[in-house]
Formats: sequence, C-alpha cells, structure tokens
Amino acid sequence: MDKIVLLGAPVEAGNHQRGCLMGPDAYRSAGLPENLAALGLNLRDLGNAEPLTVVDARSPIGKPFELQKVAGWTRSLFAHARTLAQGDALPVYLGGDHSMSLGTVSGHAAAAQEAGRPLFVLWLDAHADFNTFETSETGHLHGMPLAYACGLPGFEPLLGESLVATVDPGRVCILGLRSVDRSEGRLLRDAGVEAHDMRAIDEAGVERLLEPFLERVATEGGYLHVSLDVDFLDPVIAPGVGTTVPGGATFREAHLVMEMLHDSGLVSSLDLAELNPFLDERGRTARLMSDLTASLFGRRVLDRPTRSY
Ligand code: B3U
Ligand code: MN
Ligand code: MN
Repeated sequence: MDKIVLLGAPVEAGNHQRGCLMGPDAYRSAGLPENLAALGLNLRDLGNAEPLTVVDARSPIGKPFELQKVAGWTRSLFAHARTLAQGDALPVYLGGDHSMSLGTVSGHAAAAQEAGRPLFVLWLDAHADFNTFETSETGHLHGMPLAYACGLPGFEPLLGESLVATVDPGRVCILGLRSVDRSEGRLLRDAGVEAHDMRAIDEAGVERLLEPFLERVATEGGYLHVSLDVDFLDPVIAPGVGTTVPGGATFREAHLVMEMLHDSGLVSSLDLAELNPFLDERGRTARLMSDLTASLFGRRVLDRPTRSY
C-alpha cells in the first residue's frame, strides 16, 4: 500500500490526565507527515475528526468516566474507520488517548466483516486494555478498548447499540504487558487472547513472538490493525505519556517490531495512542513515535530481501 491517510483523533476523555488532546498536532509538529512523504508515499491529511454530541449514554454498571464524551468519539471514529477501511489508502489514526480505539478497531471490524475477511489485531501496550465497565478499577475508558472490540458485554451505551462485528479474541496478539489488573487478567485468559509480557520479550525476543502471529494473518488472508500505545515503550525513551510503567520495549525492540510489520506487508490500519505532549520532553516522544511509524512504512538503513509470510 503506497497511499496513506492521516486522521487526527484528539480524544482525552478516556482518562483523568489532560493533554492527549494535543497529540495529533504534536505528530504534525514532529514531522510525521514529512517523514512518510520522504519515503515516497502518497499522503493525505484529513485533519482532525470531531466527536458527535451524545446525551443518551448511561451505564447501569460501573462508573465509566466521561461516558457521554467518549461515546461521542466512539460513534464518530467508528463511522470514520468503517468508511476509511473501504478506501484505497491505509488509515493512520493520530491519537488521542487509547479510548480512540473503541471506535477505530470496531469500525475496522465492521468493514472486515463486510469484506468477508478476518480482522487480526496487534496490541502494543504495557496494559491489556481489556477491562469492562464492571471490572475497571478506575472507570477510565482508555483501559477498555480491546475488551470492547472483542465483544465483551455491557458496552452498548457507547454506540447506542450492539456491535455489528467483533474481533475474535483468538486473532489478537498483545506485546509488552507489564501492568494488568487482576480481574482484567482473568478476562484475558478466559477469552484466550495471545498475550506476551515483557518477560516473554526478554526470554524469546520480539521476533520469535511476532513471527508466528504474522504467519497466521497471512495464512488466513486477514486484515491487520496495529494499535501502538506510547507506553509500550520504555519511559526512559518515551516520557510523553500519562501512565508510565518502567521496563518497556527498547528503542531497538520497538523498531524491529515496526520493521517486521513493514516487511510482512500485512498492516491495513494503525493507531498511534496515548501521546501526551503536555508531559513530553522537548518533543522527543512525538519524534520517536514518528520515527517508529516511518519504520513501519519502510524506512530502513540497508536494503534487504523482502520477506513473505
Ligand atoms: N488497567 C488500568 C490502567 C490502564 C489501562 N490503560 C492505561 N492505564 N493507560 C485501567 O485503568 O483500566
Ligand atoms: Mn493502551
Ligand atoms: Mn498503556
């Protein structure tokens, strides 16, 4: 795919920290569009999406924080993603906290079902984002998007109806885990999600963990949505995020993941989530995320033979 479309998703209501609102503009200031254009890609920036006004979102269970606002974003981004998935350009969603993915992933799941192909999801994150209104200890909706996309119950207030298509938890791979709530961990296990913590990365390396997953995507002819949370990265190299967790992916591990994704030719959509420019140091996190995106789209040091899965 040599066409890319950028869509800003300046949502920050998915958690109490302010600042993710500035994420899309920080990526533009960091030169993400120029980075991609320099690779010879045909790029279109659609600017920022806007939330719908929602007044009817109420939940009988739990205390989801800013449910109305996040429901407005979910409805907007769901519609955008479903439409963009049918176009000829690969969508890159510039977040925004990770509640953005309530809309993007479910929108891509709907489009994949319409196209009659399975959707696979690679979740690069310190957290599993697999809480429900019932299990969440914080009420933060940025801790729930993967559970939502996989069809766990109780989320109807977000779209005002049930999802038309959900992601099969057996087609999800999470890399980088180091903070999972107890009941969230139980949900994850019961759903059968392939989840790798940082210890697994230490022991096996990212290549051995990611390769079999990419092979499955290729064999099943699936679409692949990648959701990259800034806190996948070690906070020493990526401080611009609200929920820093020590011991994350290194610079080289993260680039290797991106380079493998590029070589696979399988990625069909991408979220860049949780950048908080208010907490960043001189734009270094925004720049690192932009460089990682460039690696995913083919920036390399030396040419090497293409790999097919
Ligand atoms: N699991 C916790 C913490 C969390 C999830 N995602 C982020 N933080 N960024 C929660 O709030 O659900
Ligand atoms: Mn996340
Ligand atoms: Mn996270």
